[in-house]
Amino acid sequence: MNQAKSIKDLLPFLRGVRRISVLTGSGISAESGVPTFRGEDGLWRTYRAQDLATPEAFDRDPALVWEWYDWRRNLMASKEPNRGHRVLAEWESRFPEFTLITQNIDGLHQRAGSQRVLELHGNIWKMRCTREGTVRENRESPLSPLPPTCPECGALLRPHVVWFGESLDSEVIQQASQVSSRSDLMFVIGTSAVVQPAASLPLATLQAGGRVVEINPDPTPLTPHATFTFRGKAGEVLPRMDEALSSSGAEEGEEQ
Ligand code: BJW
Repeated sequence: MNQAKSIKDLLPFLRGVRRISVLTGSGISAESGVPTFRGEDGLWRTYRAQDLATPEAFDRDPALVWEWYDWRRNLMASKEPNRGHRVLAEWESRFPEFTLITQNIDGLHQRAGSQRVLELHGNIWKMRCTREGTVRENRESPLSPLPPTCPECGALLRPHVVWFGESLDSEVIQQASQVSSRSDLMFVIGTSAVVQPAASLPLATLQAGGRVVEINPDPTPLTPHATFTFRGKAGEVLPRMDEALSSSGAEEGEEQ
């Protein structure tokens, strides 16, 4: 591990970098007031994943699972993107080859202005027909009736998210894997890096010779492998990095 002493130490590595990717997790939305999963106040401290975030749980009790998602939709509806989300949205135009990969389902990256987002675990504002597989956007909050049914065929709708034991959308994970192994540098922000296959994406970057920069207040299983680690909150570290980049002109095209 090559622990950065300061953001200034990172700047030489950003100079001339062509392909940048970012993998985010729930930690980037924590400062917006959206709970994480595994932290002190994380959702999995209060709820059991196997009761709420598996296809078996949904088959057993769709109303219960929908109540939980409706509660989370209500909570997320009142939240705003934070400075971390906004910096990443700006980086999309700062770096010509920039890809944002997120495990988050809250849509806050898009609301901050990010346009190209690979959503690995789906989106809470979308629903999918359990019979026909059609996906529709729905921002109604609270939802009524619960559980919702398909307006076309009457079958049960389910949240368009990826539960444990389910495969990720093949096109999305294929694109994310390709981007990861082609990245010169990947930022890994606000994820405990334990859920597969997302947790393997930074390893693909490293295996292909790229660098990995982790931003997280706490260590993760990725930390020993990361090229640089910044211990801190995304909403504080990212604006500082952005400021340093602006004053150094380190973005691609200005300095090779
Ligand atoms: C801050 C901060 C601040 C705080 N700033 N940072 C190989 C080995 C072992 C197991 C498996 C394997 N392959 C597949 C599996 C099974 C499973 C898995 O990985 N299990 C592990 C837990 C062991 N994976 C799957 O089932 C996946 N499917 C799959 O691989 O299909 C094929 C297959 C199936 C079965 C067997 C083998 C192959 C699907 C995973 C779906 C995950 N779904 C969820 C729910 C989504 C919908 C919803 O939200 O309701 O996705 S679970 C939950 O975890 C959610 C998240 O996206 C995901 C990751 O969590 P995240 O974002 O990292 O959050 P936290 O809370 O863990 O971490 C927050 C971090 O932020 C912390 O580090 C904090 O320190 C930090 N932080 N404040 C910056 N201000």
